[in-house]
Amino acid sequence: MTLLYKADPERGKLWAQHFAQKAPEIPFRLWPDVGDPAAVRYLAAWQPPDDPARTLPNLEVIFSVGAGIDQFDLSRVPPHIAVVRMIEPGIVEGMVEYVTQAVLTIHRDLFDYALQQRQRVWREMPVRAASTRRVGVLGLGMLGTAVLERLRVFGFPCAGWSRSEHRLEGVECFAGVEALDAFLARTDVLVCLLPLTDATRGLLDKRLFGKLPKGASFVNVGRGPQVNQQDLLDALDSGQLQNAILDVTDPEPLPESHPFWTHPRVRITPHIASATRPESAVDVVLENIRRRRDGLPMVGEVDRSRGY
Ligand code: NDP
Ligand code: OXD
Repeated sequence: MTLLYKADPERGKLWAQHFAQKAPEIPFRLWPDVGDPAAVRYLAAWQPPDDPARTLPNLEVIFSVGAGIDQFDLSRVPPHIAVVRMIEPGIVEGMVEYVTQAVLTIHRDLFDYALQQRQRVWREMPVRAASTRRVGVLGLGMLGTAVLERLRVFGFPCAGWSRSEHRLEGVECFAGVEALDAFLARTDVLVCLLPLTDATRGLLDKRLFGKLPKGASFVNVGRGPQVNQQDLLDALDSGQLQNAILDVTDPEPLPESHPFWTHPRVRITPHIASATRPESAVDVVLENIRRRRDGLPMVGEVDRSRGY
């Protein structure tokens, strides 16, 4: 009943410590030290091996160490192997912090003040009330919901967009492709917190940016391939978009020559908006292993037909 960890080795050492403390009865191994491949029932991975069923013949569950599972090639994971995404409080807290700082950076004109600072210019700009800055979040899942609950407290008029209908106190909820344009038309700061699927790849393009009010800003904490990067640059250069804060790009790392690096209206962070905390992640994985042993559904099991 071994659990094999295959992700960042430094974080893996922390996982190993927590496992030894909390579940000494479950053998824990760090990739590539697989031991007997037939003994591995559980895999915690950012990227599984290419052919997981062949490499680990008795594998039952793949736990993603992240909230997203787009880095998995699900066509190579046979249906008898369950796939579970990470639902744990550390990811949520980190994302709420990151998006809050991004929206406040945009709201309080810190892009413009950074440009002024470079020119040693001391010039005040009028402070706009939060109640006049409309925030819209693409994705009303674990992260989008938590982010909106926090942003609402500042007084920003908040909205969210999802596939299915949602109800969220103090948040205007829009659902489905037919409601997307109305959601965009009322959004001054757009935050992307969608999973990467066939339906969301390339979604943020010229057409979509054109539906936002002129001068809107964009924060991407979803996935790089959801954005048409040339369309984003064009929208920034034409003034259709004012600022972009990008935690995710395509590819990652962003190549040195990429125009995003030097664009005065773009801020880049290297995919650090939030990260799984080993301690709480181990609790979540152990609880799911218990649930599976007791014949209960695991928390965060991925619906393969939706792709997230
Ligand atoms: P969830 O699965 O909980 O939520 C996804 C949301 O997106 C749901 O509301 C879903 O709608 C909506 N959605 C999915 N597809 C569509 C679509 N085609 N049209 C409209 N809405 C859609 O995911 P999380 O909130 O946990 O995470 C979201 C993403 O954030 C992750 O997949 C990952 O890519 C990214 N992420 C980035 C991190 C970073 O550090 N930058 C860290 C962690 C996550 P519905 O509710 O109707 O199902
Ligand atoms: C995740 C991520 O999906 O870090 O958890 O991007």
